[in-house]
Amino acid sequence: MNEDMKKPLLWQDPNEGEALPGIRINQLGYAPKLPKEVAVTKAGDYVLTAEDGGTVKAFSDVLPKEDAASGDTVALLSLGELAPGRYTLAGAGESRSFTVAERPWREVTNALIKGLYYQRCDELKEEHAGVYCHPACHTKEVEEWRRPEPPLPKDRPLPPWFPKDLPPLEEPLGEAPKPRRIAGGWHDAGDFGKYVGPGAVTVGHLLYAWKLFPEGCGDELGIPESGNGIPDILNEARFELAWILQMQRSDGAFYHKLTTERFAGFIMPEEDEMPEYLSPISRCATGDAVAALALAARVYRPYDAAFADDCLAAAKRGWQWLAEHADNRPYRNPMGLMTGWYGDGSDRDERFWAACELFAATGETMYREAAEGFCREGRKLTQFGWTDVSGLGALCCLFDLKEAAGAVLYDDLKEAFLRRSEWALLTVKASGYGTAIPATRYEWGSILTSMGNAMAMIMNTLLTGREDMLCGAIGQLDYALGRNAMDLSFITGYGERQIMFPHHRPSAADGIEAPVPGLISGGPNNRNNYPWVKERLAGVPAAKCFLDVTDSADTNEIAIYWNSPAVFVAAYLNSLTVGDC
Ligand code: 9MR
Ligand code: ZN
Repeated sequence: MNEDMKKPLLWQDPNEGEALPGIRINQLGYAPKLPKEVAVTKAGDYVLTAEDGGTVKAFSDVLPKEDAASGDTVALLSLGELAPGRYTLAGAGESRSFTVAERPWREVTNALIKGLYYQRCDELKEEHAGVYCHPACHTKEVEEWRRPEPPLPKDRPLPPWFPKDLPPLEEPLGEAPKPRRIAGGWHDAGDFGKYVGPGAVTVGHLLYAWKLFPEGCGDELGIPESGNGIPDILNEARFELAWILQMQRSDGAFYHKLTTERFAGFIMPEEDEMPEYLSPISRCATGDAVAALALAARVYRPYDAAFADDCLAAAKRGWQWLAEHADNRPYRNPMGLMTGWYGDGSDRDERFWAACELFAATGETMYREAAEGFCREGRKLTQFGWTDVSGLGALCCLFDLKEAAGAVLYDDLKEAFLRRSEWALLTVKASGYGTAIPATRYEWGSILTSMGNAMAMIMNTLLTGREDMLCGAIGQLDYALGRNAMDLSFITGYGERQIMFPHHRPSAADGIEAPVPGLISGGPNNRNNYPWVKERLAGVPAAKCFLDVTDSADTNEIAIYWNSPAVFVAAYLNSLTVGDC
């Protein structure tokens, strides 16, 4: 590993003994009227003062409690309503200043959306991308991966989440289609692969953010389509949808992914000259694509009816294929294809989300009945990642279909959803820093757990008006922006102490000191680390199992489907501050 890569510029690795400030804040600040909490790690009396030195609030005998995830002692201080301005919290021999501003999260919301623009597999022009511009990438024609597979070794180890028997590989269909160009799509993460399921899920988060909180989603992001009369969040999501449409096979199924044979080195995307291949199709990718396209049909109709028609037609063809292939057959990589697997043991939740969206798009009984069937099986409903998309189906039922969805898809679903979303808040309450990640669940991409739970708490507060749920959700943006065991903002370009070395090829290869802005890191992980990371973090508590080091994909990669739930959360909170200007 390049030793230079290991040295953070702005901050020192807290796991290497640097004393962190005892007061942890949302480093971008707080909104005047919304609940606000800061974390303190030391016992004592604390005083909050305004800029003029006047005491605003006093907290005596604060006694931080043991926090299992971080090994710290932590207390959360609730600051209540504060007028815009600069404030200082002092106590236990330390002080820290922060801002209360009318629209504290407006810029970061825009940045998180624009973060997806920087992932475009396309030329990024200087006028939009500034110093992060680059020429077009991955422009060659692509073909299906059709290499004959050698007999599989019997003792081939399978990932732990995988069903017991190795599923048969999906057969290609008839004659190989001619090589063709498939343009666009977002690079998935730190790698340049493009994966249908994760892309569709990302689109789902963005489109629901727009549907529920349009005024929080910003606009004029400085992307190529800006100013075309369509909100930029929709322009950005459409870039991916246009790619997803090209990923449909002639029989209606969707290819799982379009990637090179193996991950590229740490080079710029335009330097990645390896050929790309269309992987085998998968049921999960098809379900996700159907859902995102059916949702898109509704969202884009007022702007572009022809595009909406294309999306709906593709979604219906995909559904037809799914209906004819009702058995569960998890995707697996053909031997030799070594990029991301995104293997998902069950396709029931993808089928559920797809059925909900097609019912919402068409009103047809056949889709309603299918959605009801999947719903009756019992879905988790508060999950928003690529392995379980049932939360997206819940969004459709609770906020689009609403009462008209009937007893199963509304009344029963709502009851189950409200019950399950209590877990999100219980997790917050069990955490010293108010983080919605159970102490035992710091996994690869733990930020998704925090943001997914924030989405569930937001949905709860929208349904019930509960303030505790709102406060829990705000705490997750606070977590991402520094109120955490690392005193670190996980969003590139934002915060006093921000990550500088995400596992992101362009950020490492472009020769520019600051990483591409608006990207959120996967965050602490102590479960399936690389051996060298494990070694370096031996004995470190879960919430601190993080390295701001380029090579640590297991703790510090970025991914489109981690940005997008953060967009949902930030857009909601941003929308609550619109009236405060
Ligand atoms: O998000 C995925 C995470 O849940 C897995 O634990 C991890 C290891 O298999 O892979 C993650 O997905 C990666 C994908 O396979 C390839 N592109 C980068 C993704 C983010 O790390
Ligand atoms: Zn590319």
